Amino acid sequence: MSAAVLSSTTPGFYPPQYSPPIHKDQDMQQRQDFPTSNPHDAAAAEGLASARRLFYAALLRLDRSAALDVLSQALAAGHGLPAITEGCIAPTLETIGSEWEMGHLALSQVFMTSRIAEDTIDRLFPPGDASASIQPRIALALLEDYHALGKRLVALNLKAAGYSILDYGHVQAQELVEKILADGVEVLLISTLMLRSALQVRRVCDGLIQAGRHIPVIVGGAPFRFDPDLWREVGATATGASASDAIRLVQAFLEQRRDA
Ligand code: B12
Repeated sequence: MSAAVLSSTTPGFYPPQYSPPIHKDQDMQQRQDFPTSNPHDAAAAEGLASARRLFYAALLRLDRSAALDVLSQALAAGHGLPAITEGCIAPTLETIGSEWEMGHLALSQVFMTSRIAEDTIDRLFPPGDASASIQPRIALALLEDYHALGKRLVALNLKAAGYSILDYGHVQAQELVEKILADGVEVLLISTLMLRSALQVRRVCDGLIQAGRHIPVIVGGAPFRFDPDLWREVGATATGASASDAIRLVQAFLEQRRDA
């Protein structure tokens, strides 16, 4: 991959009573993840859409056990972790966020629903349970931000793809640079959901360059999806819009390094 930028969009999901914003509608039309020409794919897409509706309803009822049942059943039905991440969990949270922005939900509902989503993921995939076989030093951090769900899903998907991850959790910029240098990290992934935090990536990149450590820095999260040029402006090497993008980018950088 020459330009290591992926720009796939997560499909939005809107319950029938709300009209989606126009750009979301366009995203839905452009997305090709589940082409409907193949009946098997169409059935899988319908299965995921149904899981998404049920997951959304369970979260809004604050029904933890129903939320767990929905994701367990989606897994049992053969939907892989990437499909459940991008086709169910992420779009449901985005929908809830959009409804908050439109004034249909309270911040407390966003807080509770995202909390339940996080707990459900932790129960289904206890931290550290995925076996990892590919061992380059890949680190993942949530930079100066407390929106933990996206990072958690990126970590899970990378582990499920066989990568071993140094998960630094929530860190400040200076602390992150020190950890990378101390651990000899080869690929760094940063998740931020707030613009203020995204701008702190610049401090990390500058700190690494000053220390003479030139490693790929892959960034992701809402600010980078909202502003497609932001990753360049903060000095990152690449950005991705989803957990699957994170895997593709890590693979691309490792291949590039192997071929160099
Ligand atoms: C849920 C949520 C919360 C929850 C967080 C719960 C949690 N434990 O994570 C709560 C209620 C606590 C919260 C609080 C706040 N929030 Co909030 N929140 C959201 C919301 C609605 C959804 C985020 C989410 O969980 N999405 C689901 C996950 C799965 O998706 P994701 O994180 O984007 O991750 C996916 C991809 O982005 C990608 N990805 C993520 N990281 C990475 C990294 C790499 C390397 C790659 C390749 C890919 C990648 O893969 C993931 C899986 O698909 C967003 C809206 C939005 N559209 O993002 C606002 C949003 C992020 N919040 C926002 C704000 C303002 C806040 C508050 C300041 C609100 C307040 N007034 O108090 C606080 C601040 C909290 C803090 N200090 O960090 C703003 C930020 C705006 C900005 N310009 O900075 C947003 C964008 C809403 C908005 N439009 O205004 N929030």
